[in-house]
Formats: sequence, C-alpha cells, structure tokens
Amino acid sequence: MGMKFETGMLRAYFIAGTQDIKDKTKTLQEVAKQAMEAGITAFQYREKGPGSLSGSARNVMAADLREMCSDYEIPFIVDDDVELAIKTKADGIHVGQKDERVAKVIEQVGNDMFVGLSCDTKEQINVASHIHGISYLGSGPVFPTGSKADADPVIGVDGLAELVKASKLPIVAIGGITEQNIKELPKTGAAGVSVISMIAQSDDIFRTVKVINETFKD
Ligand code: TZP
Ligand code: MG
Repeated sequence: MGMKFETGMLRAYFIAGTQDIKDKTKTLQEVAKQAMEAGITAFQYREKGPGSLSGSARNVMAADLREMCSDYEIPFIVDDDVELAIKTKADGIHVGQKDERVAKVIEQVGNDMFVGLSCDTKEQINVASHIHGISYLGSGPVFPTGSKADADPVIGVDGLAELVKASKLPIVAIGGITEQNIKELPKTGAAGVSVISMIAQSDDIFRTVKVINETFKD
C-alpha cells in the first residue's frame, strides 16, 4: 500500500517526463531531485510524446524517480500507465478522459494507490462524483499550454472557479501556469497547481517552487 492521499499533496504538484527537459545538459533525475529538494508536494511521471523514453530506459527512469520520491517522502504518481504504476509500486495514478476508463483503473489498482482524474466540464465532474475511489480531480487547461499537443480548450480562471464550485473532490489547476499568472488562482478555491514547464524549464527551481508554496499557503 502506497502513501495515503491528502489534499495538501496537490499544492505544488510537478509533472514531468524526459521530453519536458529542454536543456539537454540536465537530466530529468537532476531536475526532479532539485524540485523535491525545493519542496514540491507531489511528482507525476508522464513520459509521453516526441523525445520521450520507451522500453527499458523508461522502466529504469521510473524506478529511479520512484526511489527518489520515497527518499523525499512525496507521492510518486504515474500518468496513464496502470502496468507501470503497479510495477513501480506507485502511490497514485492519474488518468484523463481519453485514457483507460477510470472505473477500470480503480478496479485494477484496488487499495494499493490513489486515483486522480482530469475533468474539463461540470458534466464530467458530475459523472466522476458517482464513481467511488477517485481522490482528486485535475482541471482542464486554465491557460494555453505548450506542453501537451492534444490539450483540450482553455477554461480560464473563471472556468476553473466554476469547476471547483461544482466539485466535492479537491481540484488541482493545470495548464500554462507561470510565476505571474499563478497569483490569480488561489481565489478559485483550487487546492494547488500541477505544472510542467514552470518547473522543468525554470532558471531557478528553488525560487519557482517557493513561489508556488507561498501562493497557496493558507
Ligand atoms: N494536461 C492538461 S494541460 C497539461 C497537461 C498534462 C500540460 C501542462 O504543462 P504546462 O507546461 O504546465 O503548461
Ligand atoms: Mg493522460
């Protein structure tokens, strides 16, 4: 059994895969370690799209990052891939609306890990509210993102606030969040932010993670 889900895990939630490290003088392990050192509250391994690893390189990377999360006592969450999540004894798994059906994923992982689901609309939130075993929701992209080729339409800050209002489950904001626009988000009631480029491409990961944690301190 992995770490038990707590809403505080959603405050500074870093998502990354090899493809997100654009400065090839750094490795994903180095960037992730700095982010953990700096105080992220969750890490999601999302190895996807051009420049991503596959096969054994991906398994080795996943095992490294899993171990690092254990060392820093933060949850290791796998995007989409149930098999990899089980193999690495992940704490959580995150699925989107276009991925494997969430009810099936919940059945496959049982009590061994928590489950997060992306929801863009109130209708999707309503459907999710009837499924037992979802711990948190990820919003649709709040701002335009360059990190996901097939991202859904932008929902904006007001759209995020509406989703939070419609949901009993905690919601983590995602998509195009920067050190500037993050200031607009606490008033929506979101539990925190999940970011790729804000951390993966930061020139100072310590400063960036501090901005996130201070913006969402309560
Ligand atoms: N899902 C919706 S937007 C997105 C994902 C995985 C990408 C977020 O990346 P960034 O760089 O923080 O905009
Ligand atoms: Mg997905």
